Amino acid sequence: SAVEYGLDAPFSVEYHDSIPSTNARARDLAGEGTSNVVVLADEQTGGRGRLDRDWHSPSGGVWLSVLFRPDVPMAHAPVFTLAAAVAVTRAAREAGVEAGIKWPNDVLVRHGDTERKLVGILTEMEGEADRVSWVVVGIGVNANVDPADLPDEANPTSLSAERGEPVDRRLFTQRLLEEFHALRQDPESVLDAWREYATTLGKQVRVETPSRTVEGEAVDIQFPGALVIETESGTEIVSAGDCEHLRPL
Ligand code: BT5
Repeated sequence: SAVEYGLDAPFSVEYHDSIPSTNARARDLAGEGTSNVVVLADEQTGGRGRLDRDWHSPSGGVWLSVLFRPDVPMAHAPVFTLAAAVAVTRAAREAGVEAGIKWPNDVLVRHGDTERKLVGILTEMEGEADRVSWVVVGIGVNANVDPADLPDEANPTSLSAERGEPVDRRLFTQRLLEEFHALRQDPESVLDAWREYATTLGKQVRVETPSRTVEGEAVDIQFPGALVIETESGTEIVSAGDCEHLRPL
């Protein structure tokens, strides 16, 4: 219900021309007791990816973080990462860019055999096992950015590079947030939408986690975001948070 997922209250937007990290700022706001804020920046000077990796965030991107306080157990929070991936995929497609989702948190554009990274998502949270205190969903979109200014090894792309012209960032951000807000209030619908855009399902993959490597066919996704893999020795389930790398085989 709307109340359960905390949709009732309006959101405010805090805009920065330049900031170290919108996620760090949103976490600080959470620590001050704030909720329902979108922190948005044109440039980040200390953007972060998962596992403390760097996230390059030159001027022209859409770098944003959504802070909210859903009434859900901690274990359900990964569904918000999936919701963000679906939201940004829909907004990209509306902007004419055929994006797809690579589990767990990348939005990519396929060029022949290579997949180029358009978006990264970083979800952070704090709270008790039975109820999160806050969730920050950080979404980094290479919007009007030259991929030559991004790290090569990541095979980056951008909305402007794919379209051949800049995107209206205001309109794009608005559509992205509308979709995200609708999805985060209706977590049951997220998985079906996610499957529709997934590039990972039906493929042979190798997933590395801190404790093991799992190889097999990615057959499905499970609430709140785990990947189901059929291996030679049976079905394995890898949670999104455990994934360090996923490679197609
Ligand atoms: C992610 O990490 O993909 C999550 C990125 C989240 C960024 C957003 S921006 C708003 C908010 N504020 C923050 O500080 N963060 C969030 P991961 O899966 O760990 O991927 C990181 C890797 O992607 C790096 O090691 C690089 O190889 C590559 N990379 C870095 N910057 C990139 C970019 N702009 N585009 C494509 N790839 C990039």
